[in-house]
Amino acid sequence: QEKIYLKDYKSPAFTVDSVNLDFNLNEDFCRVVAKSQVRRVHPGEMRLNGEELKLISIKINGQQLNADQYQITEEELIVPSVPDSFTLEIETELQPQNNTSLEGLYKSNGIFCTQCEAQGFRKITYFFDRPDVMTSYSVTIEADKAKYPVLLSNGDRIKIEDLGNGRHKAFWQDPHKKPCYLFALVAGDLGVIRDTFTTMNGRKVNLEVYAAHGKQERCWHAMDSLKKSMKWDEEVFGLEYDLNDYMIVAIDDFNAGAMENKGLNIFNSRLVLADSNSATDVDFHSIESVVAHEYFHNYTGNRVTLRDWFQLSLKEGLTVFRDQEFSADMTDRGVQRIEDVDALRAGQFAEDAGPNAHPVRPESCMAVDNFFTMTIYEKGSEVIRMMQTIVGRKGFRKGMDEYFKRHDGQAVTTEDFAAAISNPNNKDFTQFRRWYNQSGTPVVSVQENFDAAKGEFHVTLEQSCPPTPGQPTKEPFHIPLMMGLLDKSGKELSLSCDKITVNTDGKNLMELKEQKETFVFKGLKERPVLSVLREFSAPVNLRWEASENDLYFLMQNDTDSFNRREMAQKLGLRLFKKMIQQARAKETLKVDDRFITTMTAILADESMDPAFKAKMLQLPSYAVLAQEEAVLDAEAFYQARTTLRKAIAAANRAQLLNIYRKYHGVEPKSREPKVFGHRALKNQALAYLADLHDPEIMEIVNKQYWDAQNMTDRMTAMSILADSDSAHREKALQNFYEEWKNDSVVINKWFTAQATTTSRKQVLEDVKALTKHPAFNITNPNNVYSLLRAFGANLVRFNDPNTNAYEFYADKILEIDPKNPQVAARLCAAFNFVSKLEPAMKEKALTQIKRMVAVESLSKNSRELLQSALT
Ligand code: B3K
Ligand code: ZN
Repeated sequence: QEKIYLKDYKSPAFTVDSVNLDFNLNEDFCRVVAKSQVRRVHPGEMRLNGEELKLISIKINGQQLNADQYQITEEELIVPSVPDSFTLEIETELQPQNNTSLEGLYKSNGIFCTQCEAQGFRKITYFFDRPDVMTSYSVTIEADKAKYPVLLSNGDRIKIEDLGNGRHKAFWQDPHKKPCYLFALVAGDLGVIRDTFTTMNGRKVNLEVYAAHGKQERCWHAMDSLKKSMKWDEEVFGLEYDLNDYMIVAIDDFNAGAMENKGLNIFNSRLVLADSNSATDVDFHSIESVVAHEYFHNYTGNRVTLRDWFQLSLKEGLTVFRDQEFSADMTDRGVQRIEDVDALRAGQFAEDAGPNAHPVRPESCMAVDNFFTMTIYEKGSEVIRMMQTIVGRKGFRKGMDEYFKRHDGQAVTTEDFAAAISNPNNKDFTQFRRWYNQSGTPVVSVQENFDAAKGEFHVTLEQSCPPTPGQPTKEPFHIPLMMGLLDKSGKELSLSCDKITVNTDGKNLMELKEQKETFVFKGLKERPVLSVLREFSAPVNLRWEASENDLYFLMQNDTDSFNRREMAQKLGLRLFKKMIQQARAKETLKVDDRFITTMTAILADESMDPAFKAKMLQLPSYAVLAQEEAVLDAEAFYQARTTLRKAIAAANRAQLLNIYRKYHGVEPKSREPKVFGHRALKNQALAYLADLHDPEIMEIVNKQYWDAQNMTDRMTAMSILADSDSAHREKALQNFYEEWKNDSVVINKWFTAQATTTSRKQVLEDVKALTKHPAFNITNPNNVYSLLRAFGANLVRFNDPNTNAYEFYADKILEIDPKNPQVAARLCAAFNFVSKLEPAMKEKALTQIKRMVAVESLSKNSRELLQSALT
C-alpha cells in the first residue's frame, strides 16, 4: 500500500461550479444522480475519485459515454478527453443497508445517514473528493413517506413534494460553497425538539435537534449548549451564524464523536442524549463542548476550509482551542485548563513518544483517516494557544479577524493561518512554525542560580526534543514559558529582566528560542521562588530538579492555580518513582509522610474551591506513569498507586467521610458547575475510602448505588463495586443491566465500568465474556469503544504478565477490521507502549502485531498504525 505526500500536492485540474445531487432511497438499493457544472483549470485528463460504486451511466453534455471513453479502477474513474467546460452527469447505485464501514451513505437503526469526512463522499458518487474543490450544492431526496418522514440535507429547505405513490421528495439548497466532505443527508422517522436563536443582527435562526422517537426529551441540554455556543462565538469572535436553519441529528452507529456538516451536524447519540437519570456530569460537560466544537467549525473549517488533508489541524487544532476557551468561560478557567492538560499528557504525549508520532502538520500518510489524532487536535490546539500567548488575547482576535478577511470562502494552509495571526501583530513566526513541522514533545530543562552578592537570580533554560519516526534531529522551537517569581510570603515580585516579554494581557514570558538561554533577574534581596510554565503555556516536558521545599511552597502559594496543582502532581510523581523502584526490587513500599500530611491539609482547607480541591487530590494517572518510567511494569505501577491511595485514605478516613457527608445528596439534580464540583469532590472522597476495602465503607457505596438520584452518583458507585470483591457487586451490575439494557447509549457505561477495573485480576475473562453478551454488538462503534478500547487503555490489566490480553485483542482487531477499518484502527493504539514492555511481554505483543500485519487484506488504516510498532 502506498503513501501519499504533502510535497506531491497539486492544485485541482478542474473546478465544479455547482452540483445537483438526486437521491432515490429504497430498502435494498439507492440510486444517486450527480449533475455537475465542471470547468477545466489545467490541461489533462479528468480523474474522479470513487470506491465500491456501481456505475450506471456517465454523460457529458447529455451524451452518454461508451465503455471505451472512460476507465474505472478500484479508486478512480478516468476520462481521458473532456471539453473545457461541460455538464457531467453520473448515475451510481449503492447498497447503504450493507455498508458496515459507516462512511459514505449507510443505515443506522433504520435511518439513512452519511459520514463523508474525510473521504466518504467517494462512496456516494464519482467526484473530485478533495477539500480544495468547493461547490454549491442542491439536493433532492426521494423516499418512502411513511418510513422516512424526515428528509434532511445541508442549507435551506426549499420544498417537499408528495409524489402520490406513497413516496415524497425533499428539495434542499446550500447557498454556501463547500467541499464534499461537508455534504450530509439524513432520512428517517425521527423525533425532534425545536427552538430559535436571534443573532446579533436580529436574524432568527431555527434550531432543531433530532433523535429516535421517545429520546427527544433528552436533547434539551444539546439545544441549550448550541444556543450558548452561538452567543459565545458572536461575543468573543464576532462570528454570526450564516443560515436560517441549524440541525443536529443523533445517530447510534457513528465512528467518530460528531460531524460538522454545513447546517446539518450529525452526532454520535452519546454526545447528544442526556438527562440527569441517564448522563453523568462529565457527559453533560462533553456534550456542551462537542456541540460547541461542531458549531464553531461553521467558521473554522467550513467557511475557511483545508487545502488538503495534511492541513487538518488548521481546522481541528483551531476549533479545539475555541471549544476549550468556550468551556473555560462556561465553567472554571483554572479547572478547565487542568482537565485539558491532563488529557493532552495522557494521550497526546504518549502518541508523540510512540511509534506513530507525527507532526501537527504531517507530511505523509497511508490512510487519511488516521490523521484524526490527539496530535492534530490537542497538540494543534496548544500551538494555537501559544500563538495567543505570544500576541495576547487582543492581538489574537485581531489576527482571527484578519484570517477571515483574507480567507473566507477559501481552502488554505496552516502557513496561511500563522501569517494571518503574526502579520497584524508584527511578529515573526518563522521559527514558531516548527511546531507544525517537528514531531515529539520538547524537553525544557530549568537550572536556577541565586547570586546573593549581586542580588541576581539566573534561570537557565535548555531545550531538546527526542528523536521521532523520520526525524532524528530537531531545530530549536520558539517556546513561550509563562512565569513569575514569588517572595517568601508568596507575594508576586515585579520583575527586572530585559529578556522578559510582557504580552498584552500583562503575562510575563520567557520566550526560549535558542537551544540554551539564561534569563537574569536583578535587584533581588533574597532568593525568590520560581514559578515556571504557568497555565502550561507550552506543550513541553519540564525537567526541573526544584527542591522539595520549593515544590511544596508553590503548591500552597502560587498565584497560578494550574501550577499549584502541577506541583502536587510533580510531588506525587517523585514519590511514585521511588515506590515503583521499591516494588520492582521487591522491597516494602515506603510512603512519604510529608506528602500525606499535605494531602490532609488540602482536605481540611475550607477556602479551597471544591472542584479545584478534587483536582489537587488526584494522583498522577497510570498513563503518566507509563510515560515517565522507562519500563512499563504494570504490577509495580499498580502496587505503587494503590499503596499510596490506601495510605492517604487511612490517614484521612474521618476527614474524607466528613467531605462525603457534607456534599452527598445536596441538590442531586442540579447541573450548576458549582454542584458538579461538589459531586466530583465527594465522589472522589468515596473512591479513596473504598480503597480501604472496609465493609462499612462498602455499605455506603452500595447505598449510594441504590439510592442514587443522578447518573454521576450511580455510575461512581457501580464502578467502585465493579472493581471490588464486595458481596454487593453482582446485584448492582445486574440491576444496572436490567434497567438500561434497551438503552443504546447508557448500556455502554456498564461495559466501561467492567473493562476498566484494576484490582480485579480477571478483567480479561470479564471482557471476553462481555463480547459474547447479547447487549454487545461488535458492529456498533460505541460498544467497541466502551468495552474493547477502554480495556486496551487499562494499562494495568491489559499488560498483566499473567495473561495474554494481546492475543484476544488482536483477534478482535482482525474481526472488526474488514467490516469497519476506522474503528479497528482506533484499537491499535493499545500497542503503542510495546517498546516499553519487558522482554517476555514485548515478545508476546510483537507476535500479535506480526500476526495482524501478515493478514494480506488488513486495511491500510490498521496496517499503517501497526507496522510502525515493528520498526
Ligand atoms: N470532523 C469530525 C471528525 C470526522 C472523523 C472522520 N474520520 C469531528 C470534528 O472534529 O469535529
Ligand atoms: Zn473538529
